[in-house]
Parts: sequence; structure tokens; C-alpha cells
Amino acid sequence: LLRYPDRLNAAGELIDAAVAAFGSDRPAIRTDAGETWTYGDLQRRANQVAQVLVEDLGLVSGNRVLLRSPNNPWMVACWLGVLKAGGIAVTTMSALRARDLAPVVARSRPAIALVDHRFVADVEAVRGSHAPGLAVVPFGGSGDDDLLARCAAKPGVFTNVLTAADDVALFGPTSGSTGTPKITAHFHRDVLSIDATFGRGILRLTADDVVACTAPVGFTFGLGMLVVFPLRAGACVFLVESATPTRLADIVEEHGVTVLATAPTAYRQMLRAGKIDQLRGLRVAVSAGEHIPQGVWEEVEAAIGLRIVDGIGATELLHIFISAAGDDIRPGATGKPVPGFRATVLGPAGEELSPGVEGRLAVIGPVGCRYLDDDRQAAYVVDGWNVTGDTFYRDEDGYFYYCSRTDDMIVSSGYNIGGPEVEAAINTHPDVMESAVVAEPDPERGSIVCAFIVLADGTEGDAAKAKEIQDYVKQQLAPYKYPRDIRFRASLPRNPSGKLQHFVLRRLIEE
Ligand code: 3SK
Repeated sequence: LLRYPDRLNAAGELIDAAVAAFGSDRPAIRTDAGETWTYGDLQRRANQVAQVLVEDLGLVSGNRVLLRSPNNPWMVACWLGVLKAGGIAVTTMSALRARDLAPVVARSRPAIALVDHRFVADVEAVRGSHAPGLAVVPFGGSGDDDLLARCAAKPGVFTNVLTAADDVALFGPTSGSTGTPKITAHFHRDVLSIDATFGRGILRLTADDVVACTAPVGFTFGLGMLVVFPLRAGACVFLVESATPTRLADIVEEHGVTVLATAPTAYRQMLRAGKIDQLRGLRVAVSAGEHIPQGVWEEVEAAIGLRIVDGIGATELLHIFISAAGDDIRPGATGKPVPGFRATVLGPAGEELSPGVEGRLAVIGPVGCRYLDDDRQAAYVVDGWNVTGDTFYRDEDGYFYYCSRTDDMIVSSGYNIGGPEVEAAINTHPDVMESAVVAEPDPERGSIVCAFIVLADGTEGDAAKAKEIQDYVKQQLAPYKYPRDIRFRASLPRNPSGKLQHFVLRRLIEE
């Protein structure tokens, strides 16, 4: 399953192989703006981008190319074009601002940046201070220098650079839980192996599928869902630049989406907004990015009979490595290692723990963590295991259960309290939209549970409401887990890929 030839260009295996297998007339991408690109269109434009990179911009194999755009067809063509030309795609999300981009640019040292014209300013700002030689080429604008104008002058036939299977194809930046970005490097063969593992092992797309995903192509979750898996299957992707959960539900219904991948909060919001019925046409619904609370999972199943595929992945491992699907879904468990991966739970000294005991989740598979020039590599890869930042336990049958991000475990008066468990309880209160729980230093208890809560519109966040929520949590969970401190907020901090940033809240408490 996972043997690749020594010479391999992942973009060729994705788009050229798809055209050969499925024909050039099949729709590859449809958009919210009413555009349709066939497989032939995508191949031609990816070839044109590769030609511009090599012929006009002087790209040589191994050069890094920064990509920055919301999810649109040209972003996909650029990503494929960079790989075809033998470059390394430095995928970044359009939501990143100059402050987020600066360390990524400083560390990855791109020679060229292909940037949606609406997002050029931050790249220009970073170029001045960090990358004076960076050639910034906008796309989607109107100038003669625009990438699209340059592409129009190219015939669209390109002989892919014959990269090695273990040449680096992409750099995936990840901010992790501390906010200091790390850059993960992934090979051409890694790109294909995520399809062999999660793609074909769990999703099993066919050419009849229509896939939508809210994660950006600049985040490896989105890259897999919107580029790698659909192209390998000859499926069609429905690309949206941005969509509220309500709009997403409309899109699924209106455009015959069969596979949806999004974050747990989107499912929760579709439930709260009474839109969940519109997901009835789905064959597969994936939830990833953060753990889905069991209550949300159950509500979706009760409402429309759809059993959400919960997955845990990491940019370090490119995509999802533990998940469940089909009939093999055990409510409450994230699932089992996806085909091709092994997983275990490690104790503090790196020993493998028995079933039922909580520890750090560690995995081994065809893709592993390779940080670019970063001391944190030694902490992530230990004795061959990729040691994730998540606390899990497994049961006797080999199912893995999420407890918390390891950083989010709260030790209070000697009790271990998993933040997500408290969040899940708070979130079932009818006046709560969402919450995030962190440890707050306390002289008597070591730490106490502090909850930041966003209330539903029109609900007053006062002392009486805080007391009501505390009493409510005490009825749901062992009383020692209740949030002794409650702080109401209008919103919670999330990173550009939508993950809650507990570290920002911890810093708030320290201030
Ligand atoms: O959850 C994540 O962070 C993730 C990262 C990369 C690919 C897939 C996923 C779900």
C-alpha cells in the first residue's frame, strides 16, 4: 500500500494521474461564486503556474514558495504548480497577519510568494523587515504582473520536475499550544501516504463525491480534504472562501455535498441554529481540529442519524492518524489508529501504559514529524514515537479516548481535571454558546478551574448567572470539577485554523 517509486512528484500523481484516470472534463472544483474548473482546467493552470515559476521567476528545485490565499481555485493551482516545478510549498493561511507571518518567513526563507491580491499588504510588510529578496507575485488582481496575466501567456504544458519521493514538498507551519510557530517538513511521498491512510482507509471517496471543508488549504487538514483526497478519487470539491455554519448547512443542501469536514463548533452551531437537518444528504461528516464533545456528537446522531467521524490529526503528522468510521464507531472514543499507524499511551518516563491509564498519546506511521531547524524536535520524536501534546487513554479493545491537551490538564487539590470535560458540561447549559477552561493558580488548591464563557445573545453575564452555571456543573460532574472562577466574554481566542487558544487565556490570568 505504501511503497512509492524513488522518483515521485506528488502533484503529478494528483492532477496528471487524475486526468489520465478520470478524463479532463469531469468537474474538479466548484465555488460559491458559481465557477467550475474541470480536471483539465486545473491541470492546465497548474502547468501554467509551474511555467511562470521556472521561466519568469527563475525557480530552481528546492526553492521555497510562500502561498497565501483563502480557499479558491487559484490557490489549488498554485499549490500543484509549485510541486510540479520542484519547489517547496510554504502553505500559510490568509488569516495570518504580518506578526504571524514574520517568524514563518524568517524561518522558511521563501524565494517567491504567490499571494491572493487582497492579502499582499502583510507579505509586503514582512518582506521589508525579514526577506528583502522575496519576489511577491499577486494573483486575482488586474495588473500585467498578476500571476493570472502571466499564466495566460503560457501554453499550459509542463514536464514535471522529477523529484525524489523523499524530497521535501511542503512546509506546514504550526503554532502549537504556545504560539511560537514551528515549521514541519513533509516529503512528496508523505502527501500521497495521507490518502493511503486516512483517505482510502477511512473516507473512501469515490468520483461521485462532492467534498466541502471549512479548513483552509493552507492548513494541512484542509489540504488533505480539499486537494489530496478528492484528486486521488476523481471527486469534485466545493470551495468556499469563508462560510458561517449556517451558510455551510445551506451549501451542503443546495450543492449536493456528500462529504463535509469541519470543526466541532460548526456542528454545535448548526444544531443550535436548527440547521442540522440540512446535512441529511451527507455520506460522511468529519469533525477534526479539536475534540468533539460527546454531547454534540450524540445530538447530531439523534437528529439526523449521522455518526460523525471524529478524527485527531496534527500538522506534524500531516493529517489524521486516529479516527473511527462506518460501523466501528464507539461513542465517546475518538477511535483506533487509521490503517498504517500504530498508537500507544506513554507515561512520564516514556513507558507504555496499560489500558485505562491516562498518558501522552504517541504514534508511529508512514508520516512523521520533521521540524525545520528546531530544538523542539527532540521532545516530539522520542524513540521513534511521535509524542503528541494530547492526553488519552485506551481501552482493552484498542479504542483511544481523548482526555485533554496535555497542557490543559488541571491539577486541583490533588485531583486531575480534564479541561474539555468541564467545557463539555458547561456547554450543555442552555444559556451557554461556548466555553474554555484553564487552570488558575490558587494558594490553597495549587490550581482552580477557571471558565471563560460566551453566553447566548441577550443573556446577562452577572454573579447570579455564574452561580447558576456553577450549580449546574456540580450536577453534571463530580463537584470538585466545577469552575470556581467564571469570567464572561464576548468571544474566545482562536487561532487561524479555528482552534481554541487556551494559552492566551492562561496568559490573561497571569496578567
Ligand atoms: O487537528 C489538527 O490539528 C489537524 C492537523 C492536521 C491535519 C489534520 C488535523 C485534524
